[in-house]
Amino acid sequence: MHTLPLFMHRSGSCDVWFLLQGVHYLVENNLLEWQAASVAEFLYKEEGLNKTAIGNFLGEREEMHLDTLKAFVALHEFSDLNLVQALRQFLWSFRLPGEAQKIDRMMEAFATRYCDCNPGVFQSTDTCYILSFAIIMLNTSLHNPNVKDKPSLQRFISMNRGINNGEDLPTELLTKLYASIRSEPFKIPEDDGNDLTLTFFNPDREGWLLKMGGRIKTWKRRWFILTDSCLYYFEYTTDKDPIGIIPLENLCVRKLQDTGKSNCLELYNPKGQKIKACKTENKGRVVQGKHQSYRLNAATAEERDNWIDAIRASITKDPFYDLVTQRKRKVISNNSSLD
Ligand code: 4IP
Repeated sequence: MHTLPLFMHRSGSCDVWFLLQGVHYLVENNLLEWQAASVAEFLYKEEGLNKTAIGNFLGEREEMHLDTLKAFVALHEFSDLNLVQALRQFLWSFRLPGEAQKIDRMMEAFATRYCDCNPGVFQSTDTCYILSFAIIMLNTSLHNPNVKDKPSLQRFISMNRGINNGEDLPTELLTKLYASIRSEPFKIPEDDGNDLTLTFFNPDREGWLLKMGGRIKTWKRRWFILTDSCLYYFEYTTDKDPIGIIPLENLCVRKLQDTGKSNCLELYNPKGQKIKACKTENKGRVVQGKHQSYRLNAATAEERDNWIDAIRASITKDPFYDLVTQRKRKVISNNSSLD
């Protein structure tokens, strides 16, 4: 199945551009009004639109986009649904963009709508927002095969201590939500049917790089995809399965001079240990990589620097973590100022 090239449409703003062109065409031909409510209804009801593009469109910061997001969320009916049921509905109507600020705006809009539809369930929108993220993260931890340490119900409950304006949410509620996610993962719209990473994110960067072998120091041209703090490399852009996966956790990246190539970068373990990576051998057997460091070469110095920046950002970033931490701090400080 040729799925990965479609990744490319997801990564850039190209898909939004196409969607915008479509919307403008309809507006110019009087088939659609350039009003938040009409555009939202179009995005919500029209079949066959690219859901990544919808997510990116709704996540933009300009006023028209913010209003459209509000109207789009208002088209969802969440009354009498528990939070997991509401999230299932919401996350199916578009694909969450990769940018933290966009995710923040969309989840804020979701939490506000959920609380409007279900007054009294949570003490504040922030509680709903924090719990929604906890559920999304739980979904990934329970169902992504790359996550080995599966959180128990007890861990889920203790992670969410004090989030209801300093109080605990009812254990029955958390138990029900946990059981629901455990028995059935979220269904995420995949515009290309790719289920490689079970992730909500678009790749941070992708492109051709030369990679030096581990034991035999030959250069191979490989298609690299950076996503979820991992580098995946493929022989062809159309390959479904990567040849290798390099988790970036605990690694560092730097420019590398004086090799035979002019635009080199190196991934290395600052403790000097061998890099933990995995690769697929010819017969499909997965083995450990044998690299002390990974040497990669980009086509230009600019590309090399962009890769270095993207890899650094990817190593340090955890958008969910940052967003939720800020919100938790807010809930706690609001609560202590009431004391
Ligand atoms: C191979 O050299 C390729 O460069 C491999 O890259 C590489 O594996 C091998 O490293 C290296 O020996 P030859 O093809 O000239 O034999 P790829 O798998 O991209 O084809 P890595 O680990 O870099 O993927 P070792 O360490 O497996 O030998």
